[in-house]
Amino acid sequence: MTYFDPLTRHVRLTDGTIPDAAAVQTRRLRDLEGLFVDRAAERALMASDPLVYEVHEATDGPKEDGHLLFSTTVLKPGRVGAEYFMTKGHFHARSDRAELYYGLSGEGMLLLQTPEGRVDVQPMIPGAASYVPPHWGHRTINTGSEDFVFLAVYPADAGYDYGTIATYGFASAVVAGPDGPRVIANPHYRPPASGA
Ligand code: S6P
Ligand code: ZN
Repeated sequence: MTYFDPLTRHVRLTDGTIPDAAAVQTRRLRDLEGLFVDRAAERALMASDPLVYEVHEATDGPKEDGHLLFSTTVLKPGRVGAEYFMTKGHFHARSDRAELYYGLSGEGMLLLQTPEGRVDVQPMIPGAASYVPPHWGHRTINTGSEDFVFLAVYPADAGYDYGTIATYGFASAVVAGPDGPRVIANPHYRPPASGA
C-alpha cells in the first residue's frame, strides 16, 4: 500500500489566500461572457475586463476516488448592470459528487439548480456551512461590498461540467434591488427539453 502524506495548508482569514497554494485560477469578465442577464452592460464592461474571482487550490493531490480537494474562492464585489459578480457555475462532471462550502468573509449567495431547472438559494455569511448535494449545479454570488470568500471541499474526482450552464444558464439571477439583493427569473434561461 502506498500512502498519500497528510498535509496542512494555511488559509488566510484576512483575504482567503493560501500562501502554499498549488495553483491560483483567475477569472475575469471575459471568462464569463454571455452569462449575465444584461448583455449590453456586459459588453460595456468588457473593455476593462475586470477581475471577477480567483480560486486558490490548496493541493494538487490525486484526482482520484477517495481523495478530497479543497480551495478558496475570492469573489470580488461588483455588478454587471444590476446583477452582482458571480462565478461561472458548474455541475460536477461526476454529477453524483457532493460538496461543502464554508463562508469565511464577506457575504453572498449560493444558487443551486437541478438538471430539470429547480432552483434553490442559500445565503452565505462567515461561518455558514452550505451543503451542495449530488446532482445540483452551483454558482456563488457576491451580494456585498467587500470580497466574498469561502472554502470549498469536494471529492477529487468530481471534475467540472461548465457546458450545461453555458448552454442552458441558471433559471434565476441575483440583482441589486431597492432593499438589497433580489432573486429574479433569468430571461435567457432555456429549460432543457428533458433534463440536462
Ligand atoms: C469546485 C467548487 C469551487 C468552484 C469555484 C469557482 O467544485 O465548486 O471551488 O470551482 O468557486 O467556481 P466555478 O464555477 O468557476 O468553478
Ligand atoms: Zn463544485
